[in-house]
This record gives sequence, C-alpha cells and structure tokens, in this order.
Amino acid sequence: MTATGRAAGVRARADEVRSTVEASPVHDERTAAILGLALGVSFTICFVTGLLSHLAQHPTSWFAWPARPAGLYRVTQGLHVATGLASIPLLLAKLWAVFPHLFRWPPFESAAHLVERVMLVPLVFGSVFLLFTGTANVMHWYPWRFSFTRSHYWVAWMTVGALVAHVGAKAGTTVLALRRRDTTGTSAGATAATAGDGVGPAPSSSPAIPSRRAYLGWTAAASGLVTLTTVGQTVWPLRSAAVLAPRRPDIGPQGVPVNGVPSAEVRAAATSADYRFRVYGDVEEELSLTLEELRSLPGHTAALPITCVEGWSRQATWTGVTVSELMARAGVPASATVDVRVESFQHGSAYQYSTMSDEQARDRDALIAFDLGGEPLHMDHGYPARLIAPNRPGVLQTKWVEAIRVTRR
Ligand code: HEM
Ligand SMILES: Nc1nc2c(c(=O)[nH]1)N[C@H]1C(S)=C(S)[C@@H](COP(=O)(O)O)O[C@H]1N2
Ligand SMILES: [Mo]
Repeated sequence: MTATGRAAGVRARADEVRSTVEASPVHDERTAAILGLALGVSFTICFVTGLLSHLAQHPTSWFAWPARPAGLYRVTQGLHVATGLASIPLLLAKLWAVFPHLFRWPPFESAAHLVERVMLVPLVFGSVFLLFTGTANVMHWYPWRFSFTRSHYWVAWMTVGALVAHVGAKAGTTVLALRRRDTTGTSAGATAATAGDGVGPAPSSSPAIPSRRAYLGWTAAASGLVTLTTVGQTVWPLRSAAVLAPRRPDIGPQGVPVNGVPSAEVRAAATSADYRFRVYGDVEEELSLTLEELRSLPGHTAALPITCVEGWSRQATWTGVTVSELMARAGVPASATVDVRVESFQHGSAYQYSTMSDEQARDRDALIAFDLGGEPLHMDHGYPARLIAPNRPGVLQTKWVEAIRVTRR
C-alpha cells in the first residue's frame, strides 16, 4: 500500500469513527458535559478533603488542625474516600464517552488547542493514578515501591492543575451543551439526542445505540452501588451493607476494628512487669508510673471516634487519664504553651512518635486511655495504654504508649 493509500485509509477510519460519534448520544457533548460536571464536583471534594488530611498530619506555621469538632476528620476523610470510590465509575464512563475524540482529524486546530490536548495527558494519567492508588491503599494492597502519601499528594496537585485548565478550556462548550436539549445540528445527532433525552421515540435505524439517559443511568447506578457497599465503614446505620469495604466498623475485638497488630516484642513489652508510663521533658518533676499507679489517678471517660485515614471509623467509649492531668501532676503550669510528643514502645515503627499541639493536648477529652467500653484495652487496641483524642487522624492515635514528652514553647 502506498503512503497516500495509507493516509486515505486513516482518514476513512477517522470519518467512520466520527460518524459513530455523531450518531451516538453516549459520545456527544452533552453526555461528556454531565459526566464532567459530576467528576468536577467529586474531584473538588476529594482534593479539598485530601489537603485537609495532609494538613492534619503535617501542621504548618499558618494552619493548626483544631481539636474540635471531635468528629470533623471523620466527616472529611469519610467524604474523601467515599467521593473517591464513587468517582471510579464516573471516570470510566467519562473516558468512554470522549474516547472516540482521540481519533479526531486533524489532531489539533491551533496552538491553543494543542496545549489544551497536551494537558489531557496529566489529567487522564493523574486521575487514573489517584483513583487506583487510593483504592489499592484502602484495600491494603501495595503493588508499588514508592511512598503512597507523597505520590498521591503531588499527583493530586498535578491533576487538579490540569483539571482547572481543562475546565477553563471546556467551560463554554459545557454550558452550551447543558443548556441545549438538542445537542448537535446534524440530523443523525438530533434524532439520537432526542432519544437520549427520552422524550421522542427511539430511532428505529439504530436500535443498538443506548440512549444517553440509559448510559448515565447505569453510570449513576454503578456509582451508587459502590457507595452503598462501602460507606457503611463510617456511616454506622449502613454497616451491614459494607460488603466491599475493607473494614466493618462493628467487627473487631471489643467491637472496634483494628489497624496494625502487635509484634511479639510489643506484646512482651506490653505485659512486662517493668512497664512504666513516663511524663518527661520540660516538667517540674518527671513521672514514672506503674500501670496500677496510672490507673489510680483521677480518671475521665469520653465518647470519641477512632477514624482511620483509610476511611473507616468507629465511635467508642474510652476511659483513662487526661493529658492535662498528667501534665499538671508533672508540674507543667496551665499557662504554658506546650508541644506534646506521644511515644510508643513499638520502637522503630512509623507510629513510634506522634505530636499534639497545645490545643489538642489540653482538650478536656485528650486521653491516655487504658479502658475501652469499660474493659481494659485489648492488646490489639494498644494495651496497656494508648492515646485517644478528639479530631485526630487514626495514624496519630498512638497505641502501646510508654511516655509523653512535654516541650514548652
Ligand atoms: C478512589 C479514590 C481515592 C481514594 C480511595 C483515596 C484515598 C486516600 C487516602 C487513604 C488518603 C490518606 C493517606 C494517608 O494519610 O495515609 C488520601 C490522601 C489524599 N488524597 Fe486521596 N484518595 C482517592 C482519590 C483522590 C483524588 C481524586 C484526589 C485529588 C483530586 C486525592 C487527593 C488526596 C490528597 C491531597 C491527600 C493527602 C495526601 C497527604 O496526606 O499527603 N485523592 N487519599
Ligand atoms: N503504635 C502504633 N499505634 C498505632 C498504629 C500502629 O500500627 N502502631 N496504627 C494506627 C492506625 S493507622 C489507626 S487507624 C489506629 C487504629 O486503632 P485500633 O487498631 O485500636 O482501631 O491506631 C493507630 N495507632
Ligand atoms: Mo489508620
């Protein structure tokens, strides 16, 4: 075949694809606009809640994650994972809707159009990457070597940048496509669009082409089904429906799920007669308490959720000694501004240290807890003592605690 023949072949194929596009409401602008709008909303929620999760774990000079409301992180991170999972069917449907446009000929019309199309690369790859890594992470599957949080964080910025550019480029078309009932001027398109709106009779010539309404309906149903079978991990009344969620909030020792079980060394240290709970740092008098002594201090009971970054949460009743009480006993004045580091005897793990701002540490419900639901903590929940404080991501609710270090500002 000659080069001219091949070029003619490519053009013929492109024309064929284009006519399919024009004939099917699944691939028209209105379908793409509706799905794009839905994805714009879900990605915006995902991005904002994801950034909040980042800030809750990496406080900056200009933003300290507050201790109240106690259940705020439960809402933001629950939304993050739920909107992320619900986006998967939306993204697949959107990619399928616009897929034939990849064959457009000529591939671009102007320099601006070329830039717009190049931006689709980070947009599509970034979206797929975020949804894939996020889902794999909550399923505890790590088929990669890079750091999940770092890559998920930076790709989120890249994707949202490309999304802003994409929305800018498509805003006009989207508004027009959403306003108009009839989406194309061609007769084939007009017929299909009518069928897609479900107002006219289906075109008898193309019975195999699904209507837009059916396509969007199935997409919405898939998205709804994903939500219904996972959101019970944090929305208590739906817990029994959470068949696709990695955790059910009511299953686990003492009715609370577990993330991370103790090693043999941690178990040995937890049950050792040498266990001491220490309060040290910028204090008047260091404390070194046996478990008995810790338990005999004035106690406090609080109802607080444990909220994993992975999207599950569980409300429970915890009893222990407040961080404020421990600081007061160690002679830290109530007027001092402190940073508190909570230390685990799970040495060498990523959870060994977690930090609390002054506001978080002095909260009336910030507890070094030893009881859960009125019984001593189960080994898996951090026996003999753990931190539980309002509005903290689960990763910062340190288990198997042996000390708090107080630093005065
Ligand atoms: C199925 C979809 C998704 C799931 C299941 C998911 C899950 C998660 C999880 C579990 C975390 C917490 C990581 C940790 O602190 O250990 C997280 C953080 C984050 N996510 Fe997602 N995510 C999804 C989609 C997205 C999307 C679409 C965006 C942005 C548009 C996004 C942006 C972020 C950001 C900025 C963070 C904070 C990262 C950090 O702490 O450094 N995520 N996500
Ligand atoms: N020392 C230590 N603390 C830890 C962990 C851990 O693995 N080791 N896991 C954290 C995570 S990710 C969560 S979600 C909570 C879970 O607490 P739970 O297992 O009692 O539900 O503990 C946090 N504290
Ligand atoms: Mo967690």
